[in-house]
Amino acid sequence: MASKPPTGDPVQDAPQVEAPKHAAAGLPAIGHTLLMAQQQMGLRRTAQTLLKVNQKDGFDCPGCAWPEGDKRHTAEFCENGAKAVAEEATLRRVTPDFFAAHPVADLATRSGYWLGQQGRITQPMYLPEGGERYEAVTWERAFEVIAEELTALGSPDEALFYTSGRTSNEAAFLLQLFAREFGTNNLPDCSNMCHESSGSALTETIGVGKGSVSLEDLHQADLIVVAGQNPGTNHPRMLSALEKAKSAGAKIISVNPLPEAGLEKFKNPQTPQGMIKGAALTDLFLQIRIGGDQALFRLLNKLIVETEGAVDELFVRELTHGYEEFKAAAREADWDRTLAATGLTRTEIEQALAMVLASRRTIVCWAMGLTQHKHAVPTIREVVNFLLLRGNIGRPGAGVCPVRGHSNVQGDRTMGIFERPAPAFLDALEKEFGFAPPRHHGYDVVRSIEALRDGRAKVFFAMGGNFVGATPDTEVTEAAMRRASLTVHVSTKLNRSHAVTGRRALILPTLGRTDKDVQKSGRQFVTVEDSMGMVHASRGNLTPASPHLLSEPAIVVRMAQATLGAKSVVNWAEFEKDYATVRDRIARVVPGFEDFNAKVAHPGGFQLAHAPRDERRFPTATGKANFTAAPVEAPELPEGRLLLQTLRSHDQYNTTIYGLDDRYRGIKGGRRVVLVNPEDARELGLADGSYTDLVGEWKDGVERRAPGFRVVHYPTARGCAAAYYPETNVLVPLGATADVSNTPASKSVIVRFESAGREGGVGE
Ligand SMILES: Nc1nc2c(c(=O)[nH]1)N[C@H]1C(S)=C(S)[C@@H](COP(=O)(O)OP(=O)(O)OC[C@H]3O[C@@H](n4cnc5c(=O)[nH]c(N)nc54)[C@H](O)[C@@H]3O)O[C@H]1N2
Ligand SMILES: Nc1nc2c(c(=O)[nH]1)N[C@H]1C(S)=C(S)[C@@H](COP(=O)(O)OP(=O)(O)OC[C@H]3O[C@@H](n4cnc5c(=O)[nH]c(N)nc54)[C@H](O)[C@@H]3O)O[C@H]1N2
Ligand SMILES: [Mo]
Repeated sequence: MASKPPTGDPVQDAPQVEAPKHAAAGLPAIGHTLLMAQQQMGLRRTAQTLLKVNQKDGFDCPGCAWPEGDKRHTAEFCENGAKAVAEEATLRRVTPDFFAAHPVADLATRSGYWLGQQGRITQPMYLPEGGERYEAVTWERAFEVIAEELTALGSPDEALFYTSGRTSNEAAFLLQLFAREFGTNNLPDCSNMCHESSGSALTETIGVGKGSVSLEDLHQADLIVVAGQNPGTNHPRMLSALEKAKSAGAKIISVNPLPEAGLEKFKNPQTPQGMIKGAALTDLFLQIRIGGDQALFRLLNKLIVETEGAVDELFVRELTHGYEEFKAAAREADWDRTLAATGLTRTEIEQALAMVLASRRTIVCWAMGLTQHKHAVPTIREVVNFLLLRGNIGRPGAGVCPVRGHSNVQGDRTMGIFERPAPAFLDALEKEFGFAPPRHHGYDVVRSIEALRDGRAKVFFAMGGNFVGATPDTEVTEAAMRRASLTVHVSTKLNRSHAVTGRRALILPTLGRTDKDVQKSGRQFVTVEDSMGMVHASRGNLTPASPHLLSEPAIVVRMAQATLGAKSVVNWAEFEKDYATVRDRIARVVPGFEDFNAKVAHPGGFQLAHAPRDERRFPTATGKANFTAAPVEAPELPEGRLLLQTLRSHDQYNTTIYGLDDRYRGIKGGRRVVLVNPEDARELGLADGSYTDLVGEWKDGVERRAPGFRVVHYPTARGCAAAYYPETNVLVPLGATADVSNTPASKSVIVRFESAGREGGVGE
């Protein structure tokens, strides 16, 4: 029998399935938005918030990092942005009485959905050693506890400071400043699990780890390739940009194991015509096997190289390095191996090639479908090769477009949240503040977990996020976290990480993006950087969820004061009083932020410089854009197994579950589903609607099991399966990470199926 999934809360996971949708957004999306928003916030707050999202005088949407552009609509948000806002601006509250009624052991049995639905946390809470429940605590005592634990450590490197990507630039800058004055570079962040592979590949090849296109470039492109991304759910406002590009004549190729609704057809809710008719967005759908992208791009590159006049010879000669070596490797690409790795047909690849050759301006957009594989970094390098060949970097309508996740994940990194900071950044910090920051590298996310597991790290502090919920190998990670002496979470809402604690634990409730932030010098704003390097202000306008909340910058300041005391050479107090003083420091430390306060006063903000985009200058080790020639890899699949990708449903924001539906994929009322190609299902004896356990297989021989998934026959690529994260994180081995970037390979997990009456595995 397939074992029963954990329940423990009144929410039943009973998925219903209907046919997947072909179009995204449109009227149902608007109805859904308003309904969810009103249930959480009531009418008044719904109007107060939704009209301010992404406006120049409003707050940055806490959803995704897609840019806003210069012309804004009255309603510059999407269904999923509105859900993110409603989740934060909810009227529901988690008070000390709640914690009195729910011991930690009880919280540990609840689903992420249930925890999130309880509302905003209102007071600092403390779990003493041996305690069963969190108790209300004063802020003074909370910071004293942190200081006690941090100062008792044998070395500053026994502390970990995690950042999730909603944190503002100001808070992020202060957090890295504190960590480094305290003495460590242990600054893991969600980026380690997200676009780290993009950063690694781009820094090496073009010299800047960020995307090289603006919204305007998308509008001007001839060809946009969208690979490994589901914008209809995760970046819905991107669909408007694609639609605009299309109406100006662009072609779109989508490369994905799944036919994702928004890419097939988009009904633009911002225009009355779009709402009814909808536009077909994709011209060519390449239904690729999981992990087949490097092989695909390599073959396309070979075909480009071999086509007379297709290579931009002048660009390649003047501005790139390593072309000959790359060309030799590309020549070896082979049709049969590529067709096997990609699952595509020769005709499909030839169609793609024709579109590539017809395009003068090409952009490749990608997200987690490319970054979360063992060979993610060489895959993205191959995308860069593809663009370099035809000179598609550093001119209008062309370039690389890694589409970021969290709304300020890019800004946090710019502010120095990085376990491997550049020496120049540390020099600037030293010069500005007058202390010597540590120079040795710190731990990223995976290494942090290993350090906790092995007793090398003892204090875990998180600026937002849901560390144990988002990281791989759930059982290993949770056991590691329980070994900590202190776990601290700066949070807006409850999540799994509050239930998996060290010997002592703290929950520090904080203001969210939508909340008004008033300090001694008056009302404050913070700043963020979007996926295309635009930096702008964000101002909340709601009465905070509770009078006891502190802002993220205030929390870091007080932690620093309590921990470092008179030893600190930094004037922390001024930072809490007036965030403009933080920006003055950023202006002197971070390149591109000179005159920060003046520049950010401009409505809409300012764009950061990007040498490859602006000047076709490539600040790499060779001083040129680098071609690379890694061997082509593709995941190998043993008999009777499928390659599982762990992805997002339409009703979630990472580990925050808004609801139990995945509307576009036709799933309702439950999340424990596994999507399997009907042909594979037939071969494996997996009947539609039957239940199965997913059992992960990896070279360490450890059995990893996610019980009780409903099989859904679904048009995914052959050999591939899909199920939602975080329920399946238990299957992702801690050691299964991308080469170079060390990002967990959450999109390629080998699984077998153990169904009722078929113990020992299907196909054995
Ligand atoms: N509403 C909402 N918005 C979000 C988020 C959210 O959870 N909810 N999360 C935010 C964050 S942090 C991020 S990083 C982004 C994530 O945005 P996405 O990357 O779009 O998120 P995933 O759901 O992980 O989807 C991965 C996509 O890649 C495809 N894919 C999987 N494996 C492969 C492969 O090997 N090759 C190719 N070509 N495709 C593949 C999948 O079928 C899927 O379409 O979204 C951000 N925005
Ligand atoms: N298997 C698998 N695992 C994955 C992924 C995957 O595709 N598959 N994706 C990975 C990716 S791309 C990412 S980015 C990570 C995400 O990892 P995280 O960023 O750690 O996780 P989130 O679920 O986004 O964090 C949600 C929590 O953030 C807190 N929060 C929300 N807003 C605020 C705020 O304004 N301030 C503060 N202080 N706290 C706030 C709330 O308490 C909420 O519960 O997960 C990664 N894990
Ligand atoms: Mo992400």
